[in-house]
Amino acid sequence: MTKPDRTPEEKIDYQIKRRTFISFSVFGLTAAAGATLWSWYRALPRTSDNLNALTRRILNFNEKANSVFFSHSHLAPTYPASMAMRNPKVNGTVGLRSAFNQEAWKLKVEASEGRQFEVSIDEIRALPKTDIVFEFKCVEGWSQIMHYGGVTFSDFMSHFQIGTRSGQAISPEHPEDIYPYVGLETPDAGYYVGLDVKSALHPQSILCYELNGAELPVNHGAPLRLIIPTKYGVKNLKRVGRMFFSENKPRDYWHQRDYDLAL
Ligand SMILES: Nc1nc2c(c(=O)[nH]1)N[C@H]1C(S)=C(S)[C@@H](COP(=O)(O)O)O[C@H]1N2
Ligand SMILES: [Mo]
Repeated sequence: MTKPDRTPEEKIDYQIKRRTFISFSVFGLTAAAGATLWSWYRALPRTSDNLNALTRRILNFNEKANSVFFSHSHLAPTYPASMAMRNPKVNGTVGLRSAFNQEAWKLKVEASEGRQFEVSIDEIRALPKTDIVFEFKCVEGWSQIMHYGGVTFSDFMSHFQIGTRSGQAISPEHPEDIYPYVGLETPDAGYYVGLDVKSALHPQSILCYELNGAELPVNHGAPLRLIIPTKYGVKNLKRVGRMFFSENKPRDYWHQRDYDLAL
């Protein structure tokens, strides 16, 4: 049995019909699947705020993800102080080579639009102290267990009521009030890092003035350095001179030199 020969016009006509049939079938099946999914979704139980259970879960997830206080579940592993390196390596002198008078040092803080002030090391030492012993990692391929002490960045921010647009103390109830970025620079502005505020507010991020329970040595960044265990060494700026909050990503020394150190 052979099919009667079709004229070219008939062939095209046949192909169009066949394709139209397939398109409609696919459309029909998709629509049916969508309708099934929609009725399943509609049938889900309601929560107290009369939202569908699934919607509530998605919203909860988004709210958490948007919060700067979001699940600081990722903590760097910590160690007993006895495991810390006695004579740790020194690395990096950018921004530390210019003449520096430690006695006269004060941290310049740009709290929010138009509000600036200076903080002395004694004021910083008077705040609650946090110690941390963790494995400090440099991108150059070495690491060592280090023991640092200082004030957590979040304690510092709440104490001085900085980093919010309103000028109020940071609060988990108002994460939208907090600037998204913070920048830190050496006093001579030779080295600088930009951080997302979430990383700064991580409970293990500290403004550090002690190493192994003693005063921080000058080559490790005295009088004050950043310790941010969730990031590589490069972000751990030594000799902080200026801190500012910003709506935009602050400049970053190594980022400008083509290292992407978002980690
Ligand atoms: N001001 C300043 N801070 C800096 C650097 C630098 O060159 N200048 N180097 C960074 C790098 S790459 C590392 S690994 C650490 C090293 O810290 P340490 O010297 O206390 O071990 O400091 C970081 N902070
Ligand atoms: Mo480093």
